Amino acid sequence: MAEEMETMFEKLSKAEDCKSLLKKHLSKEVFETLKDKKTSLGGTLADCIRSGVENPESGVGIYACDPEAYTVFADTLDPVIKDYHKIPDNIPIKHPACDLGDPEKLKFEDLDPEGKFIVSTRVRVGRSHDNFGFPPILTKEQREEMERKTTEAFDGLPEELKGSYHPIEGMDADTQKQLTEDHFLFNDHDRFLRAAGGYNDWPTGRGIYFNEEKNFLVWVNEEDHLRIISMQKGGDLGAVYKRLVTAIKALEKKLSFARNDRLGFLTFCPTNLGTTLRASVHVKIPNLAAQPNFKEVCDTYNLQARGIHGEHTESVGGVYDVSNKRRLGLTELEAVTEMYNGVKEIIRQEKELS
Ligand code: ADP
Ligand code: CIR
Repeated sequence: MAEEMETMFEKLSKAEDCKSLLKKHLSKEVFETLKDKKTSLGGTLADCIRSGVENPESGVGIYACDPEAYTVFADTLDPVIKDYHKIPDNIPIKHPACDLGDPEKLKFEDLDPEGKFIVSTRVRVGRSHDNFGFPPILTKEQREEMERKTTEAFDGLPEELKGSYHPIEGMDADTQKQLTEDHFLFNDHDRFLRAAGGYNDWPTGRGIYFNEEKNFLVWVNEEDHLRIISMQKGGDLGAVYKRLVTAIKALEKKLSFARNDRLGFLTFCPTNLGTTLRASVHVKIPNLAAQPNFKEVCDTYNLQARGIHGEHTESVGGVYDVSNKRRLGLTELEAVTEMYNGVKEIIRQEKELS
């Protein structure tokens, strides 16, 4: 064990091209203070950094082995969190109380009323059950127990969100393929998540819940214990967000989620802490994306661009997944508003270029 940890640290130190936040913020000194620590659930630093060590091309490189890791391994996780969420060094990490806004008073207009740019809009949040670990330290039985808890809570959803649960275990390959191509379902193809233990005992305990319209979905035991998702074609962010808020409020009544005042809702990956909210559009911006300063434009509006088949994939035909980058240190309403304003601007610039 101790030997595995030393070997991992050595590999990370020798990975010269590695630009991950883990490498940047896990000095020898910090490593020495953390290497023998354990969380109450038995999680270690090795459980947190396995993915970043195995994949030196990671952007972040560290996950939390369980909610308590954010306290026990704070000496390395805090600087990673500050760096990713752009919190200045001299300011302590803090997160406001949850504020989803009043869905009846939302001022989001359709981002693309003519339907020329936005293919679809999606907003998701992640949630973790209180008192359970995260993927690296979960057992098969715990995954099954969480699956049971989550699926029981679906009974409390209002009529418009009512649907059915589809476990991945036993799902036929064609259904799985179609749901994935339609951007509804997750798979076990992310090597970063794999190395972090994200696919241990796959597909046990994993599944997807969706309503008939497939505009409300819940992923069970993908990266996080729950991913609550609202999505539809076009650019009506108001409708998408309102549906998500209704779902969160209904599920909160049945389930107790891991949260702390400093970091907000606790998630497996430190990039998702706080609001855990990612509001995205699949948007056609071939001209803007071809500009050498595309990344800077995104940075200016705190946006992130991804390929359209999820993180670490490429754009297809000039369509990008553009979403809010910040999730921590601002409210849910502010995060979704940041994306709304940024995407408006991106579309304005694309129009100018075409
Ligand atoms: P997340 O971390 O939000 O779950 P990923 O980048 O892994 O994000 O994407 C998950 C899935 O959601 C992928 O299949 C992706 O294509 C789909 N997706 C993300 N945003 C949108 C969107 N605006 N419209 C349609 N599908 C989307
Ligand atoms: C990396 O470090 O690049 C991967 N571990 C992914 C980090 C960001 N996103 C995520 O999975 N939620």
